[in-house]
Amino acid sequence: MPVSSEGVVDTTTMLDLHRWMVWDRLLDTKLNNSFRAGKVMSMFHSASGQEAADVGAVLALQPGDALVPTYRGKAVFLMRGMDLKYLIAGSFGKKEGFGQGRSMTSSHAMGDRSKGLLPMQGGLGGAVANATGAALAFKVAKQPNAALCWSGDGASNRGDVHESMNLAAVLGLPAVFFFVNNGWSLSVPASYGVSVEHLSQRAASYGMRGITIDGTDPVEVYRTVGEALERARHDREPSVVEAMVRRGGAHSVNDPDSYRTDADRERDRVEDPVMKYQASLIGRGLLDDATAAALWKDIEVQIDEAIAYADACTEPGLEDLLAGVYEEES
Ligand SMILES: Cc1ncc(C[n+]2csc(CCOP(=O)(O)OP(=O)(O)O)c2C)c(N)n1
Ligand SMILES: [Mg+2]
Repeated sequence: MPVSSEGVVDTTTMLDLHRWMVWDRLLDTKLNNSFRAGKVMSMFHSASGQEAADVGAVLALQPGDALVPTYRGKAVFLMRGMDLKYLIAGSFGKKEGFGQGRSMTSSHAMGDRSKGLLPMQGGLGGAVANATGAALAFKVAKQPNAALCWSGDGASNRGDVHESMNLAAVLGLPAVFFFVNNGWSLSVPASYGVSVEHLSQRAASYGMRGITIDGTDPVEVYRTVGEALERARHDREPSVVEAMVRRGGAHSVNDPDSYRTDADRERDRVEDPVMKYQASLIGRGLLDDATAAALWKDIEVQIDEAIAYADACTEPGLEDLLAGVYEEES
């Protein structure tokens, strides 16, 4: 078992968390650079600083569970089994990639039902409604699985979020509502847009458990979300987990980030969670410098190969615009 009855996470899982955090960071950096080179279709939202939350929560899922991700954090798609080249070619709007060049990619629409990946919607809050629907489907089908969804502090204020969480509690649905609170909803600080100190406090109003954790500690995220998912699967108990992170950079590549004061920037500057976790593994003798360097290199090479593949893929033409939208007449 990855977690002992005392809550100790095993070494294999701890190293898996690290490996996926490196994937998350390098995908983020490389896709950000690709955007600046004019290759990424639509926009790009960096996940820098929230890698532990991305990876810790998704590693706690089991096959058959459902995930509704957000527009940040690309490693989660690979963790659920999406092919790297397909992901990058999709982000570049190429025919061989996800969406075949017809969708607002860079994760907004990326889904694959066979992998339990439900696409997020452009409208904030939709992820929570979709996860509640997936959880209802699990209950009706008597399937022992749970749904996990991601939302930010800004999205948490939407009406459909509250309706969905209430419904999940009333019906006893196997859902975990995972909120990543980075302190900003684009230019609106959470201190202005959210009426409680912690989003987890809202859980009580639906009769659910709610907990706030350090979203920069992958082991804590993995353990807490894992326990919440277990309660969802086995006891049909929905709950809220709020992971605290800081948004290190701008909201997206299109955001001039001019609203942050120097004091805001100072507060948002935190120790890099990826390097902090790597240093802790090395300090505990679970990883060494040479192995870590080789891992970063290996992942970088794989991403560069996928980028070269995507560069060489086909641009869609006008004739592809409606392909797959309507059923062909037979
Ligand atoms: C219903 C709706 N309103 C506004 C937007 C535009 N928008 C996209 S992301 C975003 C900020 C969301 O902040 P938060 O939920 O905290 O997530 P974060 O970007 O901080 O990860 C906004 C306002 C939207 N997509 N949908
Ligand atoms: Mg936010």
